[in-house]
Amino acid sequence: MAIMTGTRLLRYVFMVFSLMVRKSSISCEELLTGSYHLEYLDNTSRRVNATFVMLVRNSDLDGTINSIRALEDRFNSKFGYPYVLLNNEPFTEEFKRRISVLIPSEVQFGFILPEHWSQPDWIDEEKAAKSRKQMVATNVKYGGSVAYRNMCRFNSGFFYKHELLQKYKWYWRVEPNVKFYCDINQDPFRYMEENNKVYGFTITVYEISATIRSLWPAVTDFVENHPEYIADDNAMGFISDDSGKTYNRCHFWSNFEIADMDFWRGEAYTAFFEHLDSKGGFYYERWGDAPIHSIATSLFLKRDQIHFFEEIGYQHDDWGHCPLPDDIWEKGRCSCSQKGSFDYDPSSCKPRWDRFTNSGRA
Ligand SMILES: Nc1nc2c(ncn2[C@@H]2O[C@H](COP(=O)(O)OP(=O)(O)OP(=O)(O)O)[C@@H](O)[C@H]2O)c(=O)[nH]1
Ligand SMILES: *[C@@H]1O[C@H](CO)[C@@H](O)[C@H](O)[C@H]1NC(C)=O
Ligand SMILES: *[C@@H]1O[C@H](CO)[C@@H](O)[C@H](O)[C@H]1NC(C)=O
Ligand SMILES: [Mg+2]
Repeated sequence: MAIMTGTRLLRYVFMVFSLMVRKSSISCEELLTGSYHLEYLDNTSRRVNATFVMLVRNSDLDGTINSIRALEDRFNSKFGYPYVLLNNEPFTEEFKRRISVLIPSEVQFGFILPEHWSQPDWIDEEKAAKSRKQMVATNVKYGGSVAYRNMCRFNSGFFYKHELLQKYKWYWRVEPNVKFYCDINQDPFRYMEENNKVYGFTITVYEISATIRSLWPAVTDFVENHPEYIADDNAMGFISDDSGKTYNRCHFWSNFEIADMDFWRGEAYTAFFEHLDSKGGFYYERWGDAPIHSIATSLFLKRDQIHFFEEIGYQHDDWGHCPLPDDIWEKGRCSCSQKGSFDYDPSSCKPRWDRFTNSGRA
């Protein structure tokens, strides 16, 4: 004590006082070494069972740094949630070093097993190749890419089976080069848990028809054989305008997701994914994880278990969501223009979501 300067002593007294008042679980050692963030002492620090998940390549280093930096600045420096980064190739030492330096909380780097990231043997490669060629000829984005298809299949049916994710229930999916425009002061994970939510989104759009021609027939097939999985009060009315006869192609844009992995791990989704996978549409067409997640959540959940995060200002590529209510925009100190928000763009499904849920501008 004698060697403490005045300011350090004051800080020490303040910390001890904070601990007494807040009954935090910071250990003596952490207290003495200061190896924690003061903000974590706040009430908001009671973390739920959750992690960020990023699927990235070594070549995505700069974009990954951009996303993490934004997320830490706007949210996670106050909360300290861990990160899991996954890759189908081993991460380089340089990649791990450059990422770890940004993150005071835990970060783990995982390798994806080839059986979770490859075209299955039973896929007829001749048929798949023909379809890829056809999609290239008609300028379908990523139409010629097998890697993209592996990615979509991994995000649909395998990421939540990765060993590093087993100990978590909730995840927040983050891609390279996304932006977070507003301070996030309330913990979205905690919101999900306390309000019985399962799936959260910020942007909803129409899928490209050419990539999913046979998806809805495969879904219909499943629904007919498994009426037991269809929830009462589900969100079919959001994704179909004719009570399930056809799919209106609306889906939650899955580059952002805050959701419960136990839903994907559960009986209904497991059966659903296996059924879809057996049709080969990930390779014979180019089924995306976004329509698959969206259809599953819309059918197997109650509609009020799906949540729109108005307060999370978010940008992926050309499209972004900016909070429209002024009070939310101001409270979040948002750096986005409300006029530029994608919500009521002609390509957005948000007006349908509003009408379906009697919310927003509906
Ligand atoms: N490790 C790894 N990650 C990949 C690969 N392809 C895509 N990803 C990741 O998968 C996610 C989706 O891929 P994107 O290329 O962003 O695809 P997208 O979002 O549909 O399309 P964009 O509009 O181009 O962003 C991102 O997190 C990528 O980093 C791959 O071959 N290996
Ligand atoms: C802290 O959390 C407890 C338990 O959830 C709650 O009752 C209390 O009101 C919170 N206090 C503040 C200052 O938010
Ligand atoms: C977190 O969630 C996972 C998946 O539900 C579960 O297996 C694990 O036991 C949970 N951990 C804690 C600490 O509750
Ligand atoms: Mg992307």
